[in-house]
Amino acid sequence: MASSKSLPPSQESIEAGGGLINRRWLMKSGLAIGTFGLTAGAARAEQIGVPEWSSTPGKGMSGYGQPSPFESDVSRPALKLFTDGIADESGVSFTPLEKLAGTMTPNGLFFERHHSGIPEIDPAKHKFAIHGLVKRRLVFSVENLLRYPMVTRTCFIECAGNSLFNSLAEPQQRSAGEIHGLIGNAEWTGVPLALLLEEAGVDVEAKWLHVEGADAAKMSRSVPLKQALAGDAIIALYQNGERLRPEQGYPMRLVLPGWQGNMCVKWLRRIKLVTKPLHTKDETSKYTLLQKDGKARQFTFEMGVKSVITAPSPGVTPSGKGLYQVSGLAWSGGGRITRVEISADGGTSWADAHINPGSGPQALARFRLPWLWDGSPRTLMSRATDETGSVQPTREAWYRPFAAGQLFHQNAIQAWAVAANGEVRNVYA
Ligand SMILES: Nc1nc2c(c(=O)[nH]1)N[C@H]1C(S)=C(S)[C@@H](COP(=O)(O)O)O[C@H]1N2
Ligand SMILES: [Mo]
Repeated sequence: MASSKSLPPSQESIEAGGGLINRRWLMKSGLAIGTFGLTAGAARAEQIGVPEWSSTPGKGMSGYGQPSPFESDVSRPALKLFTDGIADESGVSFTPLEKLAGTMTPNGLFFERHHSGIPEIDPAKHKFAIHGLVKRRLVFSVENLLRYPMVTRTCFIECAGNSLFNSLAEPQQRSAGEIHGLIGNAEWTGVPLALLLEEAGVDVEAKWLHVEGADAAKMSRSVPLKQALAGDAIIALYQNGERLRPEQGYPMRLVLPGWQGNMCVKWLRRIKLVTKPLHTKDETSKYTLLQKDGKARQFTFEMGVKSVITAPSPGVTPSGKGLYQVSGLAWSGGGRITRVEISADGGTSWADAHINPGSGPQALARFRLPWLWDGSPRTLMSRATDETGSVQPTREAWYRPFAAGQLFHQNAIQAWAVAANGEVRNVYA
């Protein structure tokens, strides 16, 4: 297994094969880290000096802050799905997962999925209606809604088509964000849907919601009423403390924690209470799961348990043997993440990663584990478990029920192969 020469001598330091080491041991062993020359890149005798920027006063204030110009490569890679002149604005952009740390997605980097571009909505003119099988048809302006009692809740939104590149026969050499970045995590503030439905007075026959957006695509989905209410549905007006960005549905969107991103209708225009699902174009032609028998599963709402290592990952490469931190994100539509295991030997042995405390249900969790890389080729994998006991499947197990090319709800374990030169490649394991 691990080469004993490059590892610290103590057995208690070793968590699993391939150089995964115990975090507590590492914290206690500052001395050992120095002794083993693991303090990556720190030159001992260098003077820190007085740089240019410490000698003159800096710039003044700004109305809306921007990232450092040195971070200008941190942006959302975009993929246009059509170039037919009709649906040019229909596409996706990805959260650059490998360029971020922690768990929250900055608003300007939150992935985008538009079926017909971003409408420019004047909040003074926007109207939102609740109608259909209700006692009172209600029409809200943004100003009306802002006066209702609000709640704040952190959760992810993940596109059901996330990880779509991994449904191709050959592993694509793309960044972690381009492969798995159709997900973002934010603190949403808005009015509980339950409150507005109570005011409208729902008729007993009403079992489903028909939810529609104000974009030209009129994207709409059928949402089962009872489960939506049980799952803390919110009409969100704020994201990470500020008003929603136009890309995320300004001035209001539906947020259904843990469910397909597609159901979180942006630029929310109306919710109609109905007896049955409406089988809209967005839930029949798409977001259905093609099985081996040729039939497609419709209405898979909840997103599965999933994780991805963001460091190391393609483009985030170790530079020579030594100490690194394996780190990544885990999430589940089913609840809290309770366990993340990491393998550095292609799935032969696994070690429990440390999960950053404080992440709630249906929210991104950050995991970490020290890794002492001996410089030989290694295959890194992560496997998440949620509070319901669901375990992230292998690629083979995930594909079993599905027809080739089925891409929605892909939550298989991701393997990254680290070569001796540090290059990281996407591999199917
Ligand atoms: N009105 C409307 N709502 C929409 C969409 C859309 O194109 N129009 N895209 C959906 C899809 S497929 C996803 S995955 C999420 C993406 O949310 P985001 O762009 O804020 O990341 O919004 C959903 N809500
Ligand atoms: Mo989506």
